[in-house]
Amino acid sequence: MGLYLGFDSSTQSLTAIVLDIDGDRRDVLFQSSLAFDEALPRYGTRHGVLPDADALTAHSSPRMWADALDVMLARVAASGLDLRRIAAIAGSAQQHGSVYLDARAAAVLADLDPGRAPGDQIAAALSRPTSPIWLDASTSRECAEITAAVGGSAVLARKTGSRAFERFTGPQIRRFYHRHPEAYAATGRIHLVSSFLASLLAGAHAPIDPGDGSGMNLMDLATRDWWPAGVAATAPDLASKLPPIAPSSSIVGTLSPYWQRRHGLPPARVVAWSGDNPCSLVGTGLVREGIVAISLGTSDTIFGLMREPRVDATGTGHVFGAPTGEYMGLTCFSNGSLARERVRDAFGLTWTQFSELLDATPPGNRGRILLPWFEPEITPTVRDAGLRRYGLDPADAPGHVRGVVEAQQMAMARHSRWMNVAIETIYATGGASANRAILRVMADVFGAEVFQFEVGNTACLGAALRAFHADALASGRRIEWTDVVRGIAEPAAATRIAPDPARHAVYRALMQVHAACEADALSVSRSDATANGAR
Ligand code: ADP
Ligand code: XUL
Repeated sequence: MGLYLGFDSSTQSLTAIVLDIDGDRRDVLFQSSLAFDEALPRYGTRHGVLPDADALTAHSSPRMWADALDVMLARVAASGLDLRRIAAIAGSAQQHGSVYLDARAAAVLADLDPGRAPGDQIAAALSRPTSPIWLDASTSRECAEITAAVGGSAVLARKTGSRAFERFTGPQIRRFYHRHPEAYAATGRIHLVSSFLASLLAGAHAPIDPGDGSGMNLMDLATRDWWPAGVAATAPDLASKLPPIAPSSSIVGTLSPYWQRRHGLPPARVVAWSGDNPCSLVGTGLVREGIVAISLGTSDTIFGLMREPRVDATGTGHVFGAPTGEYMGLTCFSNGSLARERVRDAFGLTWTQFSELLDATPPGNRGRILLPWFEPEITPTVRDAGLRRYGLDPADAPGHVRGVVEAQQMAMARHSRWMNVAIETIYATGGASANRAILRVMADVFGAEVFQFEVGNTACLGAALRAFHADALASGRRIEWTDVVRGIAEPAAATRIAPDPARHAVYRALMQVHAACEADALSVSRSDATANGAR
């Protein structure tokens, strides 16, 4: 039948997958990735983030994301595929990040010059040159103000699926309004990374989907529309600046003449983009309740499908709208892959050596605990970044390797209990899910079997499958999600890692120690932690 193009614009990279789908057959015909730092060095990002003197601030470049799309579409065009067969395009993007455009944006989007790359052209319509992203933790004041204005955390969580979180788009918008009121006033449209990139493809403002819209503290989870009280509590005139919210399966337009002329691409349907975690829910085939996925990307996330929204009373996690029309529960950790890399690099290791040390050290790390808060942490909330060591010698490489992986897995197990899922099976995805030594610790900590996927970037695969699903609906063919994902978004049976009951018993006991260390660290001020040499 057709070819379906999916993108994943993540923190560090852009990936594309082309799926060939015919009946029950689903083949990956093309897959390519580019790392922003290397492919577009003129933007000066490190791990996809613009360097900033303030440890709580994390911004990236919307122009860079646009140019990355251009580089990748050039690769698709040069791939030798029969481009005329591309029926639909959808995408996944890092969640929460926002792009601020002025009144000229609609005209600029519609009239890009095919002779030039898009980044510089779109710059003419940016009312804010950079975009705050999910790693930004600078909005505690705004979180408190919004929470107070709507009547407290419980109200906000019940309405939007989450209490106020620093990285969520509403608090970020409020901070922009506080710090740059004129630029805020000149902003005509505020996009998420997902809806911005969909707009670029379609050459017109695209809507936000409920999956990504629920990461803003602005969307009413029940109606899947903007929540007027939340919008009013965030910034003046915000309602007029937000795109509409439309179902994830909406066709938002046709690939614009700019891309058709620039790369010889066809007038394919452009489908609404969504967040990377909602797309990964599709790409891991989690279309039913009871199994969880753990994504080990730049962030570590644990998520699962929910038929009915069970909002977290402890304020740890989130409920998002799932692309299937249902809900998903998620807990996010900011010290994921980059924390593992920090330990690897501090001791001059390769990933192979890191894995060997992990395999060679005793489960439980002899009771020693490392809290790997290299950067401000989302779960639990830690503003003052810094390593916390309990009984661990700073020069002990194997102890740190085991310490970082065990602490991350124990934190995930403990802080996902609010989802109330008896976890027997875990689908592992994201860059670090290639590492089976890490997955062995995961299986033992959770006491659950762990599987890997053949297509490692499940967010990108999910985007391509969403393109197929939306195209079928738009063509009048109703299709069940179980049929969409069958035969491709499935774990590879041969990759199964079974938990070891004795090791799981060690971790059940150690999790109490981990909880105590965490409570202790959270009660100690930054100056105490530094004085202890813990930073
Ligand atoms: P994102 O989509 O958030 O940009 P990815 O899912 O692509 O991130 O994951 C990238 C991360 O994967 C890198 O930062 C790296 O630390 C990690 N990674 C890649 N290979 C390995 C490995 N063999 N072991 C552990 N981590 C790895
Ligand atoms: C989820 C979150 C991250 C980003 C980046 O809430 O903040 O997982 O989506 O991948």
